[in-house]
Amino acid sequence: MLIRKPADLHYSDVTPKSVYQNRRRFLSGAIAAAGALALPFRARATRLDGVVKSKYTLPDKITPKEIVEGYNNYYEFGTGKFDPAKNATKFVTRPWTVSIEGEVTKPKTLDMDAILKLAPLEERIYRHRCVERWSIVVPWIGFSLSTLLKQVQPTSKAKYVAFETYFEPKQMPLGKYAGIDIPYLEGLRLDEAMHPLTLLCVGAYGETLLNQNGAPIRLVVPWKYGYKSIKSIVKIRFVEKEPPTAWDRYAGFGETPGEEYGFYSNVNPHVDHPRWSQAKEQRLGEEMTIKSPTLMFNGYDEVASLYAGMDLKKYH
Ligand SMILES: Nc1nc2c(c(=O)[nH]1)N[C@H]1C(S)=C(S)[C@@H](COP(=O)(O)O)O[C@H]1N2
Ligand SMILES: [Mo]
Repeated sequence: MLIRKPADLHYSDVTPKSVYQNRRRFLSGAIAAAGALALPFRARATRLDGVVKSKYTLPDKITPKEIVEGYNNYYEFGTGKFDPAKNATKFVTRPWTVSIEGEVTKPKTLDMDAILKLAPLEERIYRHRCVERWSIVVPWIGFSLSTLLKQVQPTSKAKYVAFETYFEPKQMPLGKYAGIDIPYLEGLRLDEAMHPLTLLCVGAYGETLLNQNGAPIRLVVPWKYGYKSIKSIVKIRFVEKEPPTAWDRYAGFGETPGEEYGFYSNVNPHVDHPRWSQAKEQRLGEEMTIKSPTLMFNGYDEVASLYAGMDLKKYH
């Protein structure tokens, strides 16, 4: 059994001591408030056992857990940064199944227990760069998405993989104010989905995911803008053509759909958002005056070969 109760892992167990001790000094007022807000909901996570270290890890300083759990984007639970931690507390994520279908030889519906048994859980410290210019470093837990995808044997027609988030208006009453079409949709090209860095994520900071972070299962695609990392997945579909995505279809502030970023959405400091530069980012938890340069593919150079010969200014 991988999940053990009760939740007895402490923040200090997974965070370098210096970060832990200096934490308060680096928290800005708003984010500290969010952290305080998230604390009462800690009990909902359970410790994940048997987690092994992964080679897919970066040496960056881990962002304090209170920030990652208190400052979120999860529009189905409200569009404010502190809304999801507050509004997702009663989200029921058990039982939970993920159906894998479309261009596959063996379609399957798996429940969480079956998914958790597919491979050893790994802790991977990844950078996460939101298109809004904030970034975090998170010790996610999970295994490569490819492990799950191989279960169903994609046919030769499968060129893309489409993902869908759970949606039920009773559980997500704020969904109708999300401003984007829901259920939330995302997609990857097949080779991106099969890349070992693409993480099927079930936990963070030693524990199962909190609802606001996409419980019970989400994607983490560290070289793409954060919105590609779709939360609370219920459906995975292999398809022939590039599937629609939530943000692709979005037309905000008088823009036409697709004007912000397209399907690929790779982190790219040289392609500006229509309303801001992407050259720099704010690491949450660091002093708010310090901005760091944003790196191509968020620093994950090993994915560059996936895009060989593609004009990344065009396919952004
Ligand atoms: N279903 C769903 N998935 C989502 C989002 C969302 O609003 N709904 N927001 C995305 C965005 S913009 C980001 S930056 C990350 C945030 O993940 P975190 O809150 O766990 O840091 O989730 C992504 N996945
Ligand atoms: Mo984001």
